[in-house]
Amino acid sequence: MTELLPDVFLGLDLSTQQLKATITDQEARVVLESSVSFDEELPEFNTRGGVLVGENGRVTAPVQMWVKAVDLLLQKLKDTQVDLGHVRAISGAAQQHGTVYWSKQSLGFGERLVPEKPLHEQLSNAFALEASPIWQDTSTTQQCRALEKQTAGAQNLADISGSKAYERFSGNQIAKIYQDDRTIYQNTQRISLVSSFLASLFLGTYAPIDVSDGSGMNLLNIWRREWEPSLLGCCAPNLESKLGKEVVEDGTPLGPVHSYFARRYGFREDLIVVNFTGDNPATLLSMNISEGGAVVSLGTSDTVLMHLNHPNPSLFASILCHPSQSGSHMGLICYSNGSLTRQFVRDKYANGSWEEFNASVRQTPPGCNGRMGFYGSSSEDSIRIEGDSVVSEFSDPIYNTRAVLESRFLSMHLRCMQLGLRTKRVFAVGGAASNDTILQVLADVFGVPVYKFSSGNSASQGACYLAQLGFLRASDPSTTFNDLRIKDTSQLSKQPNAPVHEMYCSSLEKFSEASKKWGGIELS
Ligand code: ADP
Ligand code: XUL
Repeated sequence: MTELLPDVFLGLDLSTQQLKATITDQEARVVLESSVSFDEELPEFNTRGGVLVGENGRVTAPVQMWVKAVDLLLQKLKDTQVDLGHVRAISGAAQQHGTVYWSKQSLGFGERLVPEKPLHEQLSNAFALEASPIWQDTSTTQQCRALEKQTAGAQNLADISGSKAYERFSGNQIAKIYQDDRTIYQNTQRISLVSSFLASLFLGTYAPIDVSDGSGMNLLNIWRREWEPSLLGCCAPNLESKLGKEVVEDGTPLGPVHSYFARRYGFREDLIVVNFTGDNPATLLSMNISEGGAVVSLGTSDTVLMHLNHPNPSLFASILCHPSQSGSHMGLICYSNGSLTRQFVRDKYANGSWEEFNASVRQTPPGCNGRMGFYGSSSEDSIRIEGDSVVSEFSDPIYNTRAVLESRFLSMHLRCMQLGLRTKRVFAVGGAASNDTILQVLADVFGVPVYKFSSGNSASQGACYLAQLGFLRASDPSTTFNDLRIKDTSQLSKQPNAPVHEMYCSSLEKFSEASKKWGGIELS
């Protein structure tokens, strides 16, 4: 049996493509990681990249796939002979914005759960909607424009909720479901975010939404850190009762784990469930960054995260409630087309191999001799600029690999500057942070050192810290995140090359003009 130190903390991350688990000890060191890949290990749901793509921009994920993944992951942890009895608290992170619609029949679901049968068999009628809309969904443009109209414009909406109306944001998703099919809305007892849905499974009852994940809904007042009644009213009737009146701060202990998990997997009966949050707030927490630090997460989506003390809401970034400092906020810049776009370029121009992709980046001069590319996920929705003309392909296609990196990082750098962030160092996380060639381009564009972490899963690691915080708060409610004394485990990965950075700085204005024109496909 793998010997775990007494008192360890379990953090989950329900991301787009996988369900991941991390276990940390009392010193906040990672002792174990595991994961379930949706496409490969749950092929019966026919997802690609963890999602189902429908018509008119609809993108969903099967709720039962997530439910099955929970049992699969816990069984994997148990099979590796880990004594889960040492885990004192569990928390989690999840892809932001997605919504889960619990059916009327789900009311009191925890009272009926028995450990002999898997969760999915017992929750077969627990959801009013089988396929949950997720953050990649772009089908709610009409609802977004209506919300901005009702709130006297996008900037006004951003001033209250931290963001203009985004298609993926939950309020607009809920409004669409209400408008498209009243029976689904009527048969909905409770609406969870993906994070609070996952917490609900462990609690055996509906878990509250937390403030930082809740800031990605266009429904919360990010200054008062509670629902904004006028915004709820714009989306659908009786929405507060379906979302749950209470919105909780991150790190709040919610109660003991349901006996299903204790009896089936050997968790303690008094294991504390600490409320779950969004993957971006959890990632920011896992870095514990100081002023001037920016987290660049290169996962399925690309995001830039930062701590902001006095944020000014704008139309090109989102402001969320900070997950560990109740008076503070975090900035989020999100590009929906992250790793999948780089994969498209890798597959088309580098034989599907990251090694060939990297070799071709290194063979290409920084700045691509004045070329620029804005990429979607196929050739049809990509724009290439050579000289002053838009071309269907570069005169030498080798430029595509470097161009896909440069346009993304130049855009990030530009937006950080617009947000008033004087970036001193960048912390790279997510799947593509394992690629040193990519990180060199990142360092050169930002002109600052890039650091990375030995643990692969920043969001689930952040969730472990929340679990530990909630565990300590259960006995001393005055405990703060700083009391965890998390050590900085980042390691310097790449230093910027000064002349290359200067070349990028001199190209920023031209890039900014081009991205205003072509950025529609580039930015969310
Ligand atoms: P998620 O957003 O689902 O949590 P991850 O952070 O795990 O995603 O990142 C997954 C992505 O990482 C994959 O889609 C893959 O393209 C990318 N990736 C993995 N290895 C590399 C690599 N060596 N170079 C570039 N990208 C990589
Ligand atoms: C952030 C966003 C994505 C998701 C998926 O606004 O949509 O980063 O959280 O990871």
